[in-house]
Amino acid sequence: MSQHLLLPLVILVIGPDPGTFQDSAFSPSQEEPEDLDCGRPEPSARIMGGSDAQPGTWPWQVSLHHWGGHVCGGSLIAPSWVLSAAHCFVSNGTLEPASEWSVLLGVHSQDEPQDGAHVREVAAILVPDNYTRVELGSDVALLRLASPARLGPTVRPVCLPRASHRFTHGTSCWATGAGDVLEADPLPRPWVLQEVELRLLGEAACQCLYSRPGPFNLTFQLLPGMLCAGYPEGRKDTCQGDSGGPLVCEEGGRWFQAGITSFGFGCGRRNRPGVFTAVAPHEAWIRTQVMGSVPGPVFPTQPLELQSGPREPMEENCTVALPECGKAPRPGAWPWEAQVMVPGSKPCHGALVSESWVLAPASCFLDRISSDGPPRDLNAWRVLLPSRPRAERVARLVPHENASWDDASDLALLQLRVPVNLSAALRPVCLPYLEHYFLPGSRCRLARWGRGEPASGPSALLEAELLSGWWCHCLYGHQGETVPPQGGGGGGPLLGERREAGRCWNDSRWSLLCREEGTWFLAGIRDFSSGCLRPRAFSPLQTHGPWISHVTRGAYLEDQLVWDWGLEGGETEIQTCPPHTEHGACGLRQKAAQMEHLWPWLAEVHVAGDHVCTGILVAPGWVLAATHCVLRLGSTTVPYIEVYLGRAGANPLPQSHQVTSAPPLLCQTEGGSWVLMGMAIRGSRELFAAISPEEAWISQTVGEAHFLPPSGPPYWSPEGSNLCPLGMAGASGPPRAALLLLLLTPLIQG
Ligand code: 4AZ
Repeated sequence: MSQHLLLPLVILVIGPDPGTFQDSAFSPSQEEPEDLDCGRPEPSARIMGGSDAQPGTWPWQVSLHHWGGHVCGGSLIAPSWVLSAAHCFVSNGTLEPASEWSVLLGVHSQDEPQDGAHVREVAAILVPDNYTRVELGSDVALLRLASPARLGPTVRPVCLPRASHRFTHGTSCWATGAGDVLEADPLPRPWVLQEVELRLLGEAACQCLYSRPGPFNLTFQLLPGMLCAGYPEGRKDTCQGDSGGPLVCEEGGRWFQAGITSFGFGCGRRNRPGVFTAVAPHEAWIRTQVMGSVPGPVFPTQPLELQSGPREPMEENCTVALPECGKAPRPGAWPWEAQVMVPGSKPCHGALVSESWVLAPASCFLDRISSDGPPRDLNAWRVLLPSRPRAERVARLVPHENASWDDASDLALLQLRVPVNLSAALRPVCLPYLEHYFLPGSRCRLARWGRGEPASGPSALLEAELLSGWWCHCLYGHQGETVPPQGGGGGGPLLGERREAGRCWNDSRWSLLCREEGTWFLAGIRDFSSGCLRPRAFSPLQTHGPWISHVTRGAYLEDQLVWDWGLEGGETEIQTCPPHTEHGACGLRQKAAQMEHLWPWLAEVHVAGDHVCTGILVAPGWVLAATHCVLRLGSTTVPYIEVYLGRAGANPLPQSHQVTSAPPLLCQTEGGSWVLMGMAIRGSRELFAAISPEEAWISQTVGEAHFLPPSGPPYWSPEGSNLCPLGMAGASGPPRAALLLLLLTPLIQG
């Protein structure tokens, strides 16, 4: 079980404990005569990343119930005393009444009755006077039971260390509890006690890990009286609900409680080991509280040679773990690229997220998913992975429960029959935690996702830049809304990508990979509702981390690695979307009910306060107008220009304004979108200059303008009402439009 210490030990056999070798250096005569034996489980005999304990292995473990439900762990230290953590009982600075609590002893699984299991009421809860908050230390509590526990094979006390006791750094110890098995993922029924082996970390090593920015960009100062146990790479840890439970280390055949589970930043995260209250420094406080209680807790003396045992080697002081996921030899060579081969279908692209699991869109498999069990031909499914000579077989398909109706949850997990060995050529992509915020301006790439056709053109075109959350939010149908600051907001509801040439690839589907410090995260999956719109929108993956972790129990979630917000500041202020970037799409009108917004792209361009012409909103923030309307012939100065959006036709113009140009020419396509075909030529109400020759210039300037695919003329309705007369725009040829693009400042009035 735990690592044996290679020390010159005196071998003693203490009867009547049958069959146990007591390789103990602790002489019973050093204990007070009325004390019990401690720290010895019956022979034979979550914690995150742990496993089910065997009954009777940890007979001092208790479960503390508040109003009948498990809240914290604790350890039996004497028949009438339980040791736990102060933070379990103090809320808002007040100690909760003892009468609300009960102690379950000898419980291996909380679902079924076991021999020897029993409950005790709590007579008193004692907490050190100086306890205020977990991060400030002294997170220790004593519970006096209303009546003594019934000791037996499954109920026995643990040994306590004296103040002089030294636990060697690097020793393997064990933490136990019935807490969450992952962050926010409770231990499932039948709630079998979990055990996990954790290494004791020296203070310097632990402080070094906690000094690296981690979750929420927080660092933390370890205080005297705290100790750390776990691994730089994380994955094994205590978690919520384990608090108050014991961290025990075996020395000379007895188990000593080195720590009390106290807190940590998340559970099982890289460079964030669990923090425990060190028990040894509390010897005096414990002795004072239990004074006169017979039998009391046992503090066996540690042999002197162990007290001065080997200390932490210096070179171990600062070994931080680096991410194990998301490393690619070069962009485009993705070591997590997976292709799921289903007989009778095209390959479906997904991503390896752990040694055993592949994430892919559920829509690839929806025709195979039925409510009455796994797909019948699952046996014939295969997964192709980089650098693997043969295709992997699939053991299980787990679609997201909302997959069939919610595009943002179009996800399924496929479990491989045999886990793969990771290597530089085959490794999982990193997944973001819920609070991950991909910074606007992040460098991202699009990767194949699902059953799309391959992109035409070189893959360099698939580079993307994240748009700021608010801008993207505005683009996608939240015109005129106020967007709150997005500091901790998990990246906002949508991610955008703008530096991408090319049009709409029919049916091509993409996932969005974003890089932080050279590590690639799967940041988003294609949101189908965005169709061919630019910038593309992606559904963020953050919200799915808990589901993916829950199903896979081993997916590589990784903390945010980049925190540099730059000096933009825009993300920390409240922003208001421009009122009429209609649905982020071009040329679509609201339902007829909102007549005042019949032409939501029309802009009133007020020039130097005296005349008005009509502009066209071609992208959020960009209005196209005729040059002659804005610039006076012969004038070299740019006049003062104001642009009003969303009120075309709604308000009569003030008398003093003269209207200087005819409205632009719009035609409706078969799909229902309105397309700007021409701008009126100076002085004419019938002649229009065509827009299409200016497409490249507009595209380059604006970046986000939506041009329809070149093929297909505008739709020609048989009734002809409200549509363009044939052969005017587009066919009108020279003169070319003299166009001007106006960039709006964000201070647009609604
Ligand atoms: C808790 O909330 C808690 N990973 C306990 C232990 C840890 C984190 C949280 C350590 O009780």
